[in-house]
Amino acid sequence: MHPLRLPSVLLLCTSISLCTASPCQDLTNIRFTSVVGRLTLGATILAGTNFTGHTAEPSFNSPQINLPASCRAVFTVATTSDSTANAEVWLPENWTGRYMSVGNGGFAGGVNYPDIVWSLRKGFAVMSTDTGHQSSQGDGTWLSNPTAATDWGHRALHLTTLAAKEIAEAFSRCEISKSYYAGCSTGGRQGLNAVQRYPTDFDGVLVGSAIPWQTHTAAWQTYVALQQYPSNKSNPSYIPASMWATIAAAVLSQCDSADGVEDGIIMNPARCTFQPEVVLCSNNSTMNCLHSAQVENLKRMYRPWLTSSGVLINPGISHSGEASFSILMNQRTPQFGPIFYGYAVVNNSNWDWSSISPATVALADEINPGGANAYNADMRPFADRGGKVVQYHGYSDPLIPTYNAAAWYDRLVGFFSDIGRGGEVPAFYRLFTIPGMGHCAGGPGAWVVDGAGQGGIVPKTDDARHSMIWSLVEWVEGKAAAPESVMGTKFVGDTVGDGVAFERPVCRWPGVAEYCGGNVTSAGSWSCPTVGVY
Ligand SMILES: [Ca+2]
Repeated sequence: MHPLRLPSVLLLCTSISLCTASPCQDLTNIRFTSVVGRLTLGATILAGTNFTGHTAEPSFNSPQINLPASCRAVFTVATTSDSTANAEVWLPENWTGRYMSVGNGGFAGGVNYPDIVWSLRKGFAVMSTDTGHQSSQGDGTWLSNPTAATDWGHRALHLTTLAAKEIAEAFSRCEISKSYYAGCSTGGRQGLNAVQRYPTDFDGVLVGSAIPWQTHTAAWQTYVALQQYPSNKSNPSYIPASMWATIAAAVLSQCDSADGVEDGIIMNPARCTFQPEVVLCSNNSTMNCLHSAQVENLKRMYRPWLTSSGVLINPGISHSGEASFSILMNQRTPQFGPIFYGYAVVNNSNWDWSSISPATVALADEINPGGANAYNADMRPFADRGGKVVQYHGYSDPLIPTYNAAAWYDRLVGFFSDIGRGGEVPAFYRLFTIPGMGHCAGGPGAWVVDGAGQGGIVPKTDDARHSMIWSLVEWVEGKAAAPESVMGTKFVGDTVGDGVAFERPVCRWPGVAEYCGGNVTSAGSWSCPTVGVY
């Protein structure tokens, strides 16, 4: 067999019928021109068949059923002279000409099959990489290797994207029409880093529940739980996991109805002035209540963390995610932040978490492990070539404070304002906050918005009005104006087959949907305020 070579003139995929797919198995003959790499498997996926992955991250291995006809291409690229990243690109038989890379989550090293299939079903040629290592999302021990950290930080995604684009075009014998990215959590950070470092990789980037300020938010995750570590269980300030439901109920009772509807959703947590003293133990009650040291510990979680001179280290957490606070606060081994600091910053697996301080954060900023921070607001190279970003964040996120998204957006607007271009930001960048959504998915709100990391649950209607990704696509491709809102969906019991419980608009930051009267489950009873040029 002859090596597959790209024809000198590729057809632009304006019509599927113009593109004639190569045999999938022939892809192993491809010779990459943009990277050093090797394609090891081209496997035809027959329509209606199933697939289960075998990665180190269990959530990536959920069974994918009733797949569309496609080609699964497995490949490896060299990220340095002695390191590699593994990846797969799945190519639908009925290709729309659109390409997408999807991201990872936490420290996960593995191909993200659920997000591949989410995108594949929409007609994208879609790629995911293990970012150069094999691990579950909670395992960051490999971060002590700077090469592995850089691959995870930004490099592996870039190089595998270049290779995947070559594969998509070789397979279809067509040019990619537009390139997209979608990811949540670490995946959101990866997307922002791609925009900042490799502004020509993507035309549209969907950023979910991101951690753009990696060094700071990881420090906050360590700091905020200091009184909650296993070694502190006997301290008077320790809040046991069993108390979060009580605290969540107290927050709801004070703030739920402020938006005009008592429905278990706090539409605007920024307006919630929760007084934790309502759950303070009295002489008569010592059960299901907090002592004063615990109340102080709780208050500290909501406050921004500042240096002694008042400089922001990281925003505090928003009200309304309390029922899920155990994810950070009551683990046998502290998660995420302490792992990042222990292995990537101080490189000492016996690091004493309680020593975290502004000085440790300054050290992390100086190192910027793996180049992971995606906090460079100079996005001009991306914006000036017509690139667009849609970012969203749950307003009940218990892991990455929602106000991190707001702080990042402020920084972006600040940079562009300083160079006299502040009004241009909404022309290429839109931020949305989703009331009652936790981290990437779940919660009492209308959280199904058709983003990455939503477990394959998609809106009933697969269109731009109900979908973050289609809003972005139509905006990028000039088929619709920049989105002002996207309709979120809540399914009964979060089960698609049980029907839609309600729909509610997700509005552009800093707006949230306002109740205008009528049936509260009807989308038409809610509207977004006008945000203007902000
Ligand atoms: Ca409410």
